[in-house]
Amino acid sequence: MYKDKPYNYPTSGRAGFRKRYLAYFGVVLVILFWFFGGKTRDRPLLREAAGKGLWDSISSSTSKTKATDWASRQEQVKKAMQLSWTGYEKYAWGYDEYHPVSKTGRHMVPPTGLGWIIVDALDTMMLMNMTTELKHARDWIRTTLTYDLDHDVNTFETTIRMLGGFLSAHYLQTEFPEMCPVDLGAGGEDLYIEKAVDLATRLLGAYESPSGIPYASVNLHSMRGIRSHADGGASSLAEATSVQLEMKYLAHLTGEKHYWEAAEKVMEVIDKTGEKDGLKGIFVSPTTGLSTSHNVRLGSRGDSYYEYLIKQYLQTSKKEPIYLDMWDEALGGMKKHLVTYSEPSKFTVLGERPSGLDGPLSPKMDHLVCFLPGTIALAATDGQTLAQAKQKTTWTAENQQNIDFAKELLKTCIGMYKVTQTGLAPEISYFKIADPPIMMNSLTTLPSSPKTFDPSADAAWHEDYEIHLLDRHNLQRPETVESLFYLWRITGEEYYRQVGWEIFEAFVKHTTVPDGAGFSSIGNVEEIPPPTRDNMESFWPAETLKYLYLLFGPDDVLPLDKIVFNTEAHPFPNFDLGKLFTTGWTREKKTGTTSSVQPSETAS
Ligand code: DMJ
Repeated sequence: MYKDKPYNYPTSGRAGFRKRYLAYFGVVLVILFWFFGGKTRDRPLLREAAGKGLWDSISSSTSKTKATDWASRQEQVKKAMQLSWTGYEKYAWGYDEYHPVSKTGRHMVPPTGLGWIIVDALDTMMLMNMTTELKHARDWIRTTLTYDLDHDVNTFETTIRMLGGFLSAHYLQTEFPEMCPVDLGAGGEDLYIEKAVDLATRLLGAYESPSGIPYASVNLHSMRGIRSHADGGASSLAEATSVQLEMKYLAHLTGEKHYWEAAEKVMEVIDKTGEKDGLKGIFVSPTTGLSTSHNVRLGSRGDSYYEYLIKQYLQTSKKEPIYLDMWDEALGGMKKHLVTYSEPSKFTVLGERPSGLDGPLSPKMDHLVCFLPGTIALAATDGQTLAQAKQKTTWTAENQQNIDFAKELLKTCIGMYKVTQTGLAPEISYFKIADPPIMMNSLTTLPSSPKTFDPSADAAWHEDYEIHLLDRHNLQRPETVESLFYLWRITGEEYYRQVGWEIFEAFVKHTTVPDGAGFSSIGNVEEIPPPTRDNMESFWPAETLKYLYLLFGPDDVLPLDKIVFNTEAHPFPNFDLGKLFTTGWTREKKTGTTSSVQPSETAS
């Protein structure tokens, strides 16, 4: 079943012809195919021309008055969304995957699919007031979508994208009916919440493990949890611990406590794994609830564990300090064990400890880590603006340091875009660092990196970044624009919007597909025109375009002190615990340095 793929996965291979005549024959065939066309043919120059044409039309229709016209830039993002959606509607409607170059679709789960792209994009369409498209999506959900499918699905991905998608659509439709008014038709106002309840009930089967840690997958029909077929049967840390915002909001909406209890139990079990300084290994056993890996990282399989700590605290209106405590501890752990500086320009790098906290630091940052600057800034101000937060008597020097840290880390992520030929970030970046590395918490004054990125090709700051051959793809990921959005809202510094516009520009120029088919992930950010991967990720409309749209829009839409975004950019309102819900567990006193990592189990 579908799993977000953080690392390079192979593009289609090419058969090798040994005999010369076969090679000639092959060449002739290719030439004929090129001339007479074929559905799957990629035409990079045509793509580049389409991107340039689209960009020319976007930049010429964007007002060039003295003050930057953000409203018109926001409209351009909507146009990109409309283009993506028209292509999907035309060539792959209802399919879980959209391949815009070959103009085909594919279901991850036959025969009807999961609504992967449609449900994930509902709230983006609402925010952009795309009434016609939303009505089409609603009708499809009502008439075609069923989750009674005898097939396994990834527990986490289905929760954050589908359950999260329905819940935020329900929230926006209910709280802001004027935002994107559509005739609710036969589905009525309960369509989304009914789908959410049906799906969540099926997903709950994943939590029936001996420890309460959800299995990696679940069969939607039998509702039986299925342990991972890889990783020794373990579940990933991020996956097990990034389902809480969704289950808790559903519990709040329905008054059904079992959603709450299943999701909360996971937090208790994870906290008891008791590793050092709030940092956890990236795999956990659903049987024992113990960590099965020493590997600590904020990239793939680790990332949203940390994100959901502070967001759980904010979701229930700061009435569950246990999650703030866990976040604070983990942030301290990051500064102590993971944060270092690159050479020669002193960019802030959040690296990995593949063999545990006592092992060497790897100066590797997945693009996935770039959600963190936004989350750190969110935690520092509780979602208020910096100006508001500084007025409060509770504002501390540490809060200010965290804002500075967030800005520096985001600068490192921005550099990942600026350093490449296309202006798009690779999936993974490495950095030159000192040996031994200088760790953040060993310093009294934090080093500062260059104020601006010198655009000349031989600028010294380029030396800090190392991009490996296999990591040069770009999957249309949202994390940097997500953090730009948070830092813009919190600091009010227009620089963050400006960078967001440059990134949008690069996406339009280099990832557009001809014939109005939309946008695709690409295989190499250092090549112009880049090779295509012929795929539109569902988080392109759900997250990347949504965050860009919000970044250029008014600040009072979805204010950060009133809502939390789940890890797939679906907004849920913060709420009070009320009489029904309480924090059902307490933290054990820590001894400080436990290592409870156990050998992995065998998959069954
Ligand atoms: C999304 O599905 C979510 O943001 C998840 O937390 C990480 N991977 C993708 C986007 O990169």
